[in-house]
Amino acid sequence: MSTRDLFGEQVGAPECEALADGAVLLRGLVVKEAPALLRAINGVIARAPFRNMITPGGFTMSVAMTNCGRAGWLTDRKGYRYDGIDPETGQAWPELPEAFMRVARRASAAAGYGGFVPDACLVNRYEPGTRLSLHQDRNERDFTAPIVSVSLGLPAVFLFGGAERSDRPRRYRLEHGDVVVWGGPARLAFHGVAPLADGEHPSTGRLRFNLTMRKAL
Ligand code: MD3
Ligand code: FE
Repeated sequence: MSTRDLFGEQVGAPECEALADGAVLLRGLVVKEAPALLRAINGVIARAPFRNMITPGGFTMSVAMTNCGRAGWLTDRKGYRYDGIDPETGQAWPELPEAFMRVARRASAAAGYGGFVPDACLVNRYEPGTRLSLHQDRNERDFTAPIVSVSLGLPAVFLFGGAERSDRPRRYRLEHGDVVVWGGPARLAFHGVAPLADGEHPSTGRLRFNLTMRKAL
């Protein structure tokens, strides 16, 4: 029995799927909260606008990013790191919205990582053609904490590799309202996002947003 309606939206009880040891996909977990999450993103970007950061190698990222929380993830010619100050505004990043905190708590508990409290959230914005090449998330201090990722808007093909960059990635379609919790042995896996296909989503238009809630400090 399908748990998606004619429009592909999750209906009924969310499914729970183990993608790998430590990685749990919770399909449709936050469909109902999506409008509140999108409003919260709007509040964040009013104070910390989306920007296309520069990699240490000098390439402009196609993903537009911003942050909220006590620290924000940055890249520039000097490298990748977390910083408490937004270099574009010279101000602290906006606070983590309560709606983000609630989702982090519910998703991490459902995945078996009770007690996870994020202190940072990277907010990614994808337009058609935007991609994110294979990488590891390793600028956080404590790899025993999981990362909770939330997909909103247009669907994306997520690439989930292994411990080595050369491990052939598996592909998963991540849709509006899907949440993935990455912990344990999956925490340092290589991962990325294939170029976003064009489309129109009822609540975000031609955009996809991804939230990654992290314990950075
Ligand atoms: C697997 N974001 O922001 S979310 C990122 O869709 C990032 O914007 C992607 O990779 C996006 O760093 C993918 C899924 C994700 C996030 C963090 C992970 C998968 C992960 C950390 C470890 C392993
Ligand atoms: Fe990542």
